[in-house]
Amino acid sequence: MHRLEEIWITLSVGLLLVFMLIIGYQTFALGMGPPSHKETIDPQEVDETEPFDDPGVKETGDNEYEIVMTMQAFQFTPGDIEIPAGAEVTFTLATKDVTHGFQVAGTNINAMVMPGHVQKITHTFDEPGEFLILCNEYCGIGHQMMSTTITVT
Ligand SMILES: [Cu+2]
Repeated sequence: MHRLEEIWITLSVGLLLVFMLIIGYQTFALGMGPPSHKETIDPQEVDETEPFDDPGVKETGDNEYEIVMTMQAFQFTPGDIEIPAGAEVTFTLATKDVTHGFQVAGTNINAMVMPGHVQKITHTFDEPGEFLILCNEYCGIGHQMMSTTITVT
């Protein structure tokens, strides 16, 4: 083998090993996991577990809302949400089956909702309008139909 080939092969394999070591360190030593509030839930019992036994829009303070939402193939419960402009909204999300995505187009809300984990995101909707909520993790045959809206009035 050519001397230069040997050098390149050694460098490439060396780089791969370094990357794998970094990922291994992050996973095991730093405990890398889903970026949630570290709340877990039994994915089989979502409908029976607080607060997901009563999904919906809840007023929690002065122009503050919590939207408790469950996700399953291929829908968001509740759907077609309405909130007033300027409201600070905390989405509390859990999935009843597979991993789903939660993206609100036109905002920077974008989260993965994994079975067994409660996902929370807070966002203030300053501008009135209709925003599209969609699932951006492929979740099955009806994935492309999985969407709803949030209307800010
Ligand atoms: Cu989905």
